[in-house]
Amino acid sequence: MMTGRSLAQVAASQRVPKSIPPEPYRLQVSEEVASAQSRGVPVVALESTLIAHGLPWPDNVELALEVEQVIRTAGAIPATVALIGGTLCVGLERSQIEAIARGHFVKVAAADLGPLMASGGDGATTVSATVYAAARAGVRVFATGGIGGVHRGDAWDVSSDLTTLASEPVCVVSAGAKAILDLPRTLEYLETLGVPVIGYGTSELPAFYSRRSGLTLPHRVDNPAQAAAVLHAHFALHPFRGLLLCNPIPEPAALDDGLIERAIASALHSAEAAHISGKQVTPFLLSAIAKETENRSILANRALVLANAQVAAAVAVELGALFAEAPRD
Ligand code: PSU
Ligand code: MN
Repeated sequence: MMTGRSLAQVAASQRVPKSIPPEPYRLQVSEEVASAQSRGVPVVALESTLIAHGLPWPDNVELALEVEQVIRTAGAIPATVALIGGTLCVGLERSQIEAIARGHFVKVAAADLGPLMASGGDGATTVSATVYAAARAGVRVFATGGIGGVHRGDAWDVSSDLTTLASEPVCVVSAGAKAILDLPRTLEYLETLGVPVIGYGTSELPAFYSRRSGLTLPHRVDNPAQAAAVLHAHFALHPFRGLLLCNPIPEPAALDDGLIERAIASALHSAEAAHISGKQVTPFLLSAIAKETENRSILANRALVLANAQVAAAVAVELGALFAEAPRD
């Protein structure tokens, strides 16, 4: 069941220190999520582009539901985000998740929210749109697979995931940035934006399908309590800025570096030949890589998303405990 809490009510209960759009541009927090928040139970946000455009049916719906279960088992409440009939929903019903997985939801970044709300459209939210929604709803921790970044070859194709993280107070837990990207430039860009990038049990930026990239990270934590302490300090210092917590793919699920590099090279080649551009680039590359690797990339993607959900929930639990000890505002 969804409640009709207005943005103003949500912001008042969460004391979100930001301006909020006026009615009728609504953010709807599900009853379960709102109830968890009012009881101090931690909440973890989840995106829906990963479901609609990142994985094929039925892997996508299975994973989306499994991720929610992992978060519940770890003591937090999942809040999958999507735009449904022009309303930005935080916390979805199973039937809504299934509808997203079956397709027809366009990919919606933060900048697309206004036009789609105005037309009452449906949309699957990317990391940027999900970070935006989470911030408005007062959710501080968000789990995904890999964030967007600076594309290889076209250094002007920069995902708005990066710029949105620079202006919203949310911690995204990801397996680094997708290996299809230019990882050194992505890291540089995050540094420019002032978004801290923190390794979880690693001192290296993980490369999505593999644990290593050779790129050293400036900060490292080794358990959920340490991560929560970093978030707590960061949000106190930078109330309008996010961070990226990088959790490497579990060792047994990692793909061989040679295999994945060959698959990426071939996928990039096909994308160029087919003149793929804009929003289509990432979904095209992911599905081309799945073909190239005989679906091994899908298994890897599943494993890393589940692992990130686990870490995000554990961090949200610890962060909740810190906020309960010393309320921030
Ligand atoms: N991570 C995945 N699969 C995905 C994505 C992330 O494991 O499909 C999606 C996210 O929604 C991310 C988006 O925000 O890809 C980035 O798209 P673009 O490069 O067009 O900004
Ligand atoms: Mn792009």
